Amino acid sequence: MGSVSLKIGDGTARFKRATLCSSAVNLLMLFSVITTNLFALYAFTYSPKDHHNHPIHHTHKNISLISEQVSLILREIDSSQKKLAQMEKELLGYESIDLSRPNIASELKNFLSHHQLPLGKDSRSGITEMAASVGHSCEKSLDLLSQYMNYKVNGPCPDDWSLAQKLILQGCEPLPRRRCFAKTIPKVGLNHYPVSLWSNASDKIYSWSGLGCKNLKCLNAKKLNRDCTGCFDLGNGYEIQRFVKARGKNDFLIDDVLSMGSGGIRTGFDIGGGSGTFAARMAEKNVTVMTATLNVDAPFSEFIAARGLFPLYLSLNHRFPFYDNVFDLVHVGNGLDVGGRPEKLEFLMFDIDRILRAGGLFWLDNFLCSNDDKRRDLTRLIERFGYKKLKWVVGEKVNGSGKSEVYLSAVLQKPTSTAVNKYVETRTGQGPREHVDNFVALLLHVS
Ligand SMILES: *[C@@H]1O[C@H](CO)[C@@H](O)[C@H](O)[C@H]1NC(C)=O
Ligand SMILES: *[C@@H]1O[C@H](CO)[C@@H](O)[C@H](O)[C@H]1NC(C)=O
Ligand SMILES: *[C@@H]1O[C@H](CO)[C@@H](O)[C@H](O)[C@H]1NC(C)=O
Ligand SMILES: CC(=O)N[C@H]1CO[C@H](CO)[C@@H](O)[C@@H]1O
Repeated sequence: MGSVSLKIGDGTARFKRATLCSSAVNLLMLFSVITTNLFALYAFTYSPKDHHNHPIHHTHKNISLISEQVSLILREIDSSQKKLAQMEKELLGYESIDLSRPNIASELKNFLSHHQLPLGKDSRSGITEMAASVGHSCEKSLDLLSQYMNYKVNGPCPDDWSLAQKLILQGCEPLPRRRCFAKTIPKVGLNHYPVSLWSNASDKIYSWSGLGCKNLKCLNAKKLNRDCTGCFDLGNGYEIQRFVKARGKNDFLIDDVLSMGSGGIRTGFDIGGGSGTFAARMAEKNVTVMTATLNVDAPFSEFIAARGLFPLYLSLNHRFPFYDNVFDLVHVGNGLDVGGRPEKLEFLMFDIDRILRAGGLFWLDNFLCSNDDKRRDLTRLIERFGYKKLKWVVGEKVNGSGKSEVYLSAVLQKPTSTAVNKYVETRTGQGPREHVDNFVALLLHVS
């Protein structure tokens, strides 16, 4: 039985089924190379019959003619190379990524080649070949991608996470590098769980390459993002008070929120969860929380892992790699601020709704509403999902420059029936056809 390739996410390139096998390509290439060479040989050795009658007189003429021939040959070679590249592109089946461009790393072509299953068609899945995928947005950063894929197979991976993260942030996800050994960092002095949740580990166990700071002390002196100011300080700062001691009415306490969850809260997903403190506090309540974070300006993932918690290295442009209705709780702070057009926020909200179980809680924590429009848009969007507002607090805080800023905190409960009906009712400008489709979808869902 052949194995099945795992394809995560929506942002993958489109594939065409490659119908010819690779031996046919090799044959074609061989044929093409031989014909080109024969043509060149013929052109160089060819001389007309009356050539030797007036050798000196005509030499310069003949030389110019030869150089004309040579340039003709070169053009011919060039065009057949282009044809070959086009054939290769078609065989690989990539429509959006131009692998025929110069300087494309061969490992990228290797990675993207289709591989026939050794035992033929898999009877359960119906597939005949394994296809690897790479985000179609990688095409925008093809030079960076090629640089990223220029590594030694079986060797140590280049130390270039900042390059990888740059690609991810440009939508190039999933990344195609898989055949090298990541740098091993000895994790000396890791603490046992649950002591690990709140104890410092040595700076030496984190990778600092590509980062401005080279130790935790430096990180703690910086405002890394809205949800992480001094968040690597597990000793003295505010971090140890978060979720157990409120600074204002926008701060909810974990005990209060947990008591609202019907049927128990056992699992949770924290989006943009900084150094993992939410997951740590939840772990103390026997709730397992996964923390989604990238390593922007700090080794967030490694720090969370050192605390004995689970970091998920994922950008929010990515569809969450979880099945529907699996989490009891989703927690998000300013990670929800994806910027750009309103649809960007919709993509995220629908995905949050998808992975949250019926009766599960959505905790929006101190979300900065930079203006009234933003608050109105977000409120309208949330209301369309038909969640029950268990808590809803709009508060003002004075920030570092003495200006007051508006924050929204809320705990919302996902309805036990599907949200589609509610969504249709409150949505304006929807045609009757979509309405019927939604109604049908609703019926199918309910039955
Ligand atoms: C952890 O290290 C910081 C300095 O980096 C220090 O201020 C803090 O007290 C330490 N915490 C513990 C629990 O050792
Ligand atoms: C967590 O689980 C352990 C082991 O089952 C139990 O002893 C402890 O009381 C639980 N803690 C909480 C806060 O429920
Ligand atoms: C404080 O808020 C104002 C108004 O929203 C903003 O322009 C300014 O950058 C904020 N300052 C800080 C330090 O966050
Ligand atoms: C291609 C070629 O042979 N061109 C000229 C070379 O020199 C002879 C000498 O007379 C010419 O007749 C050819 O036209």
